[in-house]
Amino acid sequence: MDLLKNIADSLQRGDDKKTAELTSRAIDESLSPKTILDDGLIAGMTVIGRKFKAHEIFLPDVLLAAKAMYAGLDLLKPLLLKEKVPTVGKVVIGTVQGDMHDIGKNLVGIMLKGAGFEIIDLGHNVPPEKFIDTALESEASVIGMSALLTTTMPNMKKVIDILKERGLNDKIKTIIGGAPVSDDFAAEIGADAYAFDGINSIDKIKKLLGLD
Ligand code: B1M
Repeated sequence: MDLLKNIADSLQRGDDKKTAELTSRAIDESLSPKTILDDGLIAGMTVIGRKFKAHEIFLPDVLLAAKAMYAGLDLLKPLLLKEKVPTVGKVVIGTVQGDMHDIGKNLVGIMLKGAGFEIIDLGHNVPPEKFIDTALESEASVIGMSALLTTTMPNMKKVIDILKERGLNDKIKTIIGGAPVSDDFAAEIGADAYAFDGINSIDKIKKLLGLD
């Protein structure tokens, strides 16, 4: 569909105003928020990732694309949250230490909130102890970690190792996600679950908490 392609194109140009305008038009035309997200914004960001890897574009271009992504996301957020149901559990989420990528983590947070979870979002570059201390203070039963860099993936293991050292791994479950992360990596570091996107996170966390 042209409108979705135009959203993806405007995001790639880093045009935040146009991305917001087109996202708004797509909402007015009753396209589903998930379609606008997946086939417009995320589709555009996927091309950005490919071009950045191939050195066809550079960091400032990626920063502008991220700004445009947020311009669209801000408009979709209330719609993604619309079907809020009563709180089903508390989850502490964050992007691990050394990693500034927060778009995916924020999306996962929005989806979990929409599914009725209470979310404590620690932001990005979160030190291992901070995840654990916050989960204990807030009596959260799940820690959700995001990593987009292969170099920061080991920081997920640090959180899990500390939980084990402190005998907390039965009480506080862990779920990990992010582009370089996989089911195999989750098994390797002893995470309780891996999720590939927000919807999958809902299913996996419900399973971890015995709510499905
Ligand atoms: Co950077 N970056 N970046 N970047 N960036 C990647 C990740 C990269 C793959 C690009 C590339 O080379 N193709 C590459 C990593 C290579 C590697 O590690 N092997 C890379 C690099 C190298 C870097 C820098 C080192 C560049 C530099 O400085 N030279 C630098 C690192 C800074 C740092 O973190 N210390 C850097 C910086 C940046 C920006 C700041 C410019 C910007 C981030 C802005 C922001 O987040 N506020 C940025 C961006 C935008 C990207 C790409 C292009 C897009 C990431 C994104 O937002 N995708 C990315 C390329 C790519 O991923 N293809 C890239 C959209 C988002 C919706 O998807 O985050 O995958 P994603 O989240 C998904 C799932 O993964 C999952 O659900 C989400 C929704 O579907 N998910 C979870 C995510 N977290 C989850 C947690 C869960 C469950 C599911 O449980 C809790």
